Amino acid sequence: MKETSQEIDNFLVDLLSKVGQSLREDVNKNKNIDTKSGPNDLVTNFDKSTEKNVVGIIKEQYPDATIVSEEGYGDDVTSMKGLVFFVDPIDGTMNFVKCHDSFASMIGVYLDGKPFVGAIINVMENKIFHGGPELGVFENERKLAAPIDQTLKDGLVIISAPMVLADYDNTQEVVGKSSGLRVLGCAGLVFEHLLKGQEVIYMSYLRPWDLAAGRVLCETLGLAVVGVDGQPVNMLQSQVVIAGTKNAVSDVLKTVKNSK
Ligand code: 2AM
Ligand code: CA
Repeated sequence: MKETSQEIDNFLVDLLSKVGQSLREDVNKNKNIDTKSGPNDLVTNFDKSTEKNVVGIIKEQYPDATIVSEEGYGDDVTSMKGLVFFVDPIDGTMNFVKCHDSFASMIGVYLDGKPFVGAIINVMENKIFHGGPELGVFENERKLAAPIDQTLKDGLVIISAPMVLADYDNTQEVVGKSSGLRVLGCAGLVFEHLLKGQEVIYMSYLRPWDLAAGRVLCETLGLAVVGVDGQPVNMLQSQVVIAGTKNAVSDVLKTVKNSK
């Protein structure tokens, strides 16, 4: 493996800072908006153009890597062997369209199936969270300390609104056992909050590109990322994911077990 994690980290920070600069201009422009799986699953011309650009740059720099990406410019990836990049060009497209704020762009990199490097840009605040197991986690240039391992009752939780409304996986009981519920509508920003210790749990149905970068950064800071069965996540599948402090994740796993 010739590329080091530090080289890839530098590459991701440089790439996402350019993506961020473009998206801060695009956010106020007219957009072509389509729906995908349902009326609340949006895609714009900017999701597509950003992904096309990012995938092209990754392929030029890392021709042997494979790319899993949201809008179809990546590869059909069936194996985690070698270097695999996961790209979410705009995470929180609904916020991008409706709020003009609170959206992210994310790239996670895995080497032979293991978390290697991840980067998330909070676009409107121009903050990049990046790093990996060999590097630590940084907010721009500042190294972050591991969050305190708080329990569920001592912390706030972020759970996707559809899951709580449907009481899917007993999520209403999880909320009841916590200090309270917050909802952000952008996985990348939720990972930012977890890394800073603002909430102790994130629970949502996530696709590979929603999860990849955040998982690298969370695990690097000692946070747990598991499926509802408590088992490791499969990076090539969509699944309900529980991420957070080890204590709070263990509390949540006991509660979701009681779901009908
Ligand atoms: P996106 O904007 O990249 O689609 C909103 O609650 C969060 O969930 C966002 O991070 C959003 O990512 C993601 N999301 C939106 N629709 C989804 C779906 N149908 N399945 C899984 N994740 C989804
Ligand atoms: Ca997206």
